Amino acid sequence: MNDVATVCRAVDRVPGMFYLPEYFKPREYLPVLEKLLATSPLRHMETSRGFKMSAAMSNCGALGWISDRKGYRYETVDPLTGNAWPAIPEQLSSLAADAAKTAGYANFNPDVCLINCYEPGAGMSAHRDSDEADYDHPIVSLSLGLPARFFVLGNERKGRSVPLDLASGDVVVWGGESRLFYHGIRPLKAGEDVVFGARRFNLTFRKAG
Ligand code: MD3
Ligand code: FE
Repeated sequence: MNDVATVCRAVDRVPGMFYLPEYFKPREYLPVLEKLLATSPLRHMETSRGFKMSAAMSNCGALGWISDRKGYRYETVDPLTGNAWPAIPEQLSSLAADAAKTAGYANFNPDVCLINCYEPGAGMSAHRDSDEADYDHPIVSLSLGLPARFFVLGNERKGRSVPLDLASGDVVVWGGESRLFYHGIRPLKAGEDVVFGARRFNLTFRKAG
């Protein structure tokens, strides 16, 4: 287990969402991330409508989430390299499983880790994560680098949102009722993180297959 975490808070108005502030030491994960991105580099994926997403992405795990002109889906092969995605490193899978366990999900065994990289100005508009086979598995997200404002709606893509500021080292676990809630990331503010520079990484662990 890690020696930083002490708190796991249920988030008001978002049933099934748990916030674990300062759960891990971000600096320890920079070399891990660099090695992954040397194998399957970050790229700006295209939507089916032909727009480039503002966050750059890559994946590790048996499956990787991709978007292109044909739509969204999970694939075993990285279309950029033609090779399998790199495996989820043990440090990352154990961190994600520990966080899930702390939030009440024993035996979380993700087969996908989507890596999002935001530069200042980049964000993610409201969407729901619904490409996975079984919504009973939670989603675990790690934030590294610049802070971001995350927002959650409900089962509809409208209405009042709940804001949550995510800092480097924070973890969020989503399960239960909130698993299919609409959510997004406000455009990143300019800044410089001492470890990751002018970027925010988000690692999202899912069980997709
Ligand atoms: C909330 N990523 O990759 S954390 C995504 O910070 C994504 O990069 C954001 O949304 C980021 O799809 C937000 C991940 C997240 C994933 C699933 C959720 C947040 C969620 C499901 C329900 C509510
Ligand atoms: Fe999402």
